[in-house]
Amino acid sequence: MSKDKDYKPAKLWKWKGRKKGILGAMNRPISGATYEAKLPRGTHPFQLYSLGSPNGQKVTILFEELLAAGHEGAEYDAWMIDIMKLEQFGSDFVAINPNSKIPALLDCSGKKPVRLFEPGAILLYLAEKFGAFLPKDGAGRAECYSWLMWQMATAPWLGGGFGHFYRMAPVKIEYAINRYAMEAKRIMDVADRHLAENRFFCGKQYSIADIANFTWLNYFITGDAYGGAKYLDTASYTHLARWVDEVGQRKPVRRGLVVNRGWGEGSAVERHSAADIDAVLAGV
Ligand SMILES: N[C@@H](CCC(=O)N[C@@H](CS)C(=O)NCC(=O)O)C(=O)O
Repeated sequence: MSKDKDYKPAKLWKWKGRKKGILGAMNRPISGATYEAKLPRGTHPFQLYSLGSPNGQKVTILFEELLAAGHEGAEYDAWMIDIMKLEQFGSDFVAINPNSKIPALLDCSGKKPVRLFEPGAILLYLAEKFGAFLPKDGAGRAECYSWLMWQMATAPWLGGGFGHFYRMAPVKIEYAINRYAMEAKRIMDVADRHLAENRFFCGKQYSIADIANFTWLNYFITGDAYGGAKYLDTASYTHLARWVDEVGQRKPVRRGLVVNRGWGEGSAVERHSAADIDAVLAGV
């Protein structure tokens, strides 16, 4: 990589080949499977192939919410996809998600399995299928779609933008850090102002818009994301903090957060029955 201020991109971008290390193997300009690998299948209607990162936790929180609300058809097996072992490039996984990113889901409740990728699609599909956590009236539903898609659109600025340049990039680039810190703060301000006037993202009703937004915003507000809490002054978003606290106290949310977490306190590697999570939470 050039550290030269005078760096000018070539006329045509060319891949200089695989960089060293695991991230080097992950980052490449082409898609597709790199090896043949079968995925395991459990007995429940839903088979989730994922990880307990903020992107994966959205889905496990919704499953736990559905089960807590009495939707027995939402039973699921959560299998761990270890992206550091490049399992997202195995052939079975790529057949579910050609984008090679967690989360990926199979709905095996019908005659033929239905594949789903991208958490926005997964949350909408499940909410519609079970008629839950989605406002019933047209205007409420429109608001829910907007905040759900807003989350999908903003997450890459937080992780791939701020997280990457503040914490992960091998060089600290003032321009990039400024740009993404400003955007991360703007995103938190949008949420803070909205939640000053609304108990939940869609007003009075807790919905998939809250579930989608919770994991990343919780990571920034209570999790010191990328070590940047003080830098971004996350404590100043008091309405956002009030909402994070209320949502974070929900039992199904606490359950969903530990699924497929292969690290940290209270980690559960996989979930094949409620008892798997009970055991982890009992030990916390
Ligand atoms: N658009 C997806 C992105 C999901 C994503 O970036 N997943 C990461 C883990 S948190 C991943 O699978 N990375 C593997 C890779 O980039 O090869 C979302 O919003 O959830």
